[in-house]
Amino acid sequence: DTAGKVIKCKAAVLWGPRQPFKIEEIEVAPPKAHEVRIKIVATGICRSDDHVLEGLMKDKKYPVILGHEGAGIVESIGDGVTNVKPGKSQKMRVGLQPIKHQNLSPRKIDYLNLSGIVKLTGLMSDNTSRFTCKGQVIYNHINTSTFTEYTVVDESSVVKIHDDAPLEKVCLIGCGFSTGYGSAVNLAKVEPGSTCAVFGLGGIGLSVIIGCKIAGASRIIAIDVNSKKFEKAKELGATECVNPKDYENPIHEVIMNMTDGGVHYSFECIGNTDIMVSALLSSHLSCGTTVIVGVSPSLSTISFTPRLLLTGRTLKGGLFGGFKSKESVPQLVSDLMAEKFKVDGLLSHKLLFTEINKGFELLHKGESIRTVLTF
Ligand code: PAD
Ligand code: ZN
Repeated sequence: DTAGKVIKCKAAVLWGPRQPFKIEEIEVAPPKAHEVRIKIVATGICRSDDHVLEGLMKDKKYPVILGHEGAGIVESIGDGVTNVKPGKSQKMRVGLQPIKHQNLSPRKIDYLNLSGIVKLTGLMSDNTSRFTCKGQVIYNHINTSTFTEYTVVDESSVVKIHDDAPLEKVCLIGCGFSTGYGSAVNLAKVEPGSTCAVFGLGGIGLSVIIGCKIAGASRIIAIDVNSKKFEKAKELGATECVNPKDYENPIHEVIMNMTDGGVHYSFECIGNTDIMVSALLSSHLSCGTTVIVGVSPSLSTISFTPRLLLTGRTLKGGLFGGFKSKESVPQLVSDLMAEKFKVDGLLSHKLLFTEINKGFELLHKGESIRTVLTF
């Protein structure tokens, strides 16, 4: 029984930006009040993890344990935790949530900075860490940290899901799938018969396509500079694929011409500020809605003439596809198990946790959609 004791285990530690992950032995302290210690079973690799690896998030503290798309089994709980119990029968399974979105609790989050981005401390709510390695404090990542055999999170980052949920698939519900799918069905509220343009065909963009198709869109235009992504996009519901490199005109003109005046819904799923403006320019001037899903580098800004909005366009954004973690995640897991949607098309590679650097290499080369690491 490990409850109440420090656990020594393996974790992929990122000691600084643009370095390979190092598999290290770390110590994971027991959970304090309102915290949960979890044995991770599967975790996806998301581009948001890579933004930290690349050093694009200026307020990020290193060394850090990244990963936020996870699923696992509760090992032990701190005082006052009521929503989950330790998994005696190996059946208590949890989905990990980066942030409790319906309640950006000041208990965990420093402040909202001027650009409106949630600032995270990399520490637990008492301003200490549960991770140490070689005598050094290791920071957490958006209150989750799943690239480790064991993690400790605030109870608000954990939800109990179905006992028989397939963890290697449901980890994708922890971020990528839900973010994209929800951006289409919750944030844009795509209507039957509408036209959509999706910029960027990674795990997020492809999940947007799944959402647009389920919502009944009649045209789904998939856009990427990497044509290798088109086959999968078509398989999941794209009706046309466009590579901006094949055209001399700016991409928004291409979309305008294809759609006789713009799409009803456009989605930026890259994190590129120029493409955010392209997405806005591609939307119909009076009834178009553009959703920003991609995470831009910290401190970056976009500029466009406000007249674009004056004619009636809507520009919006959202985290986690507008889903409310506590209620939505168990429901999404049940819907997955009932085959209301599939995530199999997103899961391109499966690797051992210790092969994490290979997983990021596949992402950098544009070869993977989602790599799931298993433990
Ligand atoms: P990904 O890197 O797998 O996919 C991005 C795709 O965009 C790739 O296929 C690229 O080839 C393509 N691309 C790059 N530049 C261009 C360009 N100029 N024009 C067209 N296509 C281009 O990333 P992902 O799908 O994992 O994540 C996408 C973004 O969404 C990323 O910024 C990530 O941080 C963000 C994200 N947001 C949330 C949220 O809650 N809002 C959650 C998770 C991820
Ligand atoms: Zn993510």
